[in-house]
Amino acid sequence: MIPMDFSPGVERARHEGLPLVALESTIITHGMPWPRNAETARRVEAEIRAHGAVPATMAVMDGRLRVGLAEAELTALAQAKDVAKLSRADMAACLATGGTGATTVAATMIAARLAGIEVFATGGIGGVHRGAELSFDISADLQELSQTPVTVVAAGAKAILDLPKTLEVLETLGVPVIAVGQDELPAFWSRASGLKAPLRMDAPTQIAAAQRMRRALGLPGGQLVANPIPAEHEISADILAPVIAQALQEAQSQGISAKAVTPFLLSRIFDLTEGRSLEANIELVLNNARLAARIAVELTRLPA
Ligand code: PSU
Ligand code: MN
Repeated sequence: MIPMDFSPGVERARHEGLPLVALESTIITHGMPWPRNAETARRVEAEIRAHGAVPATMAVMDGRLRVGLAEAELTALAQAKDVAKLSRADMAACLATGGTGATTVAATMIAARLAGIEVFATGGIGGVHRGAELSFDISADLQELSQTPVTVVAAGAKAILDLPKTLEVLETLGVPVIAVGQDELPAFWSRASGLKAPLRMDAPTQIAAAQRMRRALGLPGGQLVANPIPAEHEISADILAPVIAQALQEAQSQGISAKAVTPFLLSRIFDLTEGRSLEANIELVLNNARLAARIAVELTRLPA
């Protein structure tokens, strides 16, 4: 038996066949500072509701997989210190030992599949880190996309990563990478990456149909939907490049490794941009929530 609890709202949506969108919790605990993390989590849920779907934020609490959190629980999680960052490798151990942890993209995809949810909105997936040829640091998010049937709506992979290598690994793993409304792969805080996306779609209905076709073909895995940040909120790549370079330099000289790398870099970039990176991050997550809700609505219109 999986120790899994649905919130009343998610439970109702499951019974009534309403569109559901999964949300992760690592972005709350490790991706944004208090109190903006709690405020963002609430706004993202509201955005999904406003676009006709029901949000299901995932977390592990006291050894139970929680699908949908009450507002007070979201707020408590956003303030909690030393919460574990759970991926595929440690989710079962956390559940089995009664632990508490936030779900990354990989762990949220696993939770979504268990809950029967086909769409998930986040900020940016993890990917191949710069210098991965030496560190071997490649996010488990990529592997998860190749094996778990969930469409992940992100603003691309985070620009702190090696984006060409991330695209290569996704291609090797057979993961469709779909840019929305433009030919270029977006780069999280910026719309441009200088890289052509392998696929482009302009309508949520196409994205929904493609996910169902994967299933019909018997192909495991999901899709990465790369949704560019709205132009009025982007930070140009020229402004970010030196900031990212400095943050990466500091991570290296301080010996930051493994799970700590991404949270460290996001927090340094926040400081170095005097908070501008966080404003962009919040806006791109809201934008992804809107698109994910539309895809979830389209999925309910397709034959199951
Ligand atoms: N999107 C954001 N901020 C984040 C993340 C996504 O806007 O902090 C998190 C996700 O949980 C993703 C993780 O899985 O960053 C990547 O971590 P790593 O590079 O250690 O795999
Ligand atoms: Mn890593």
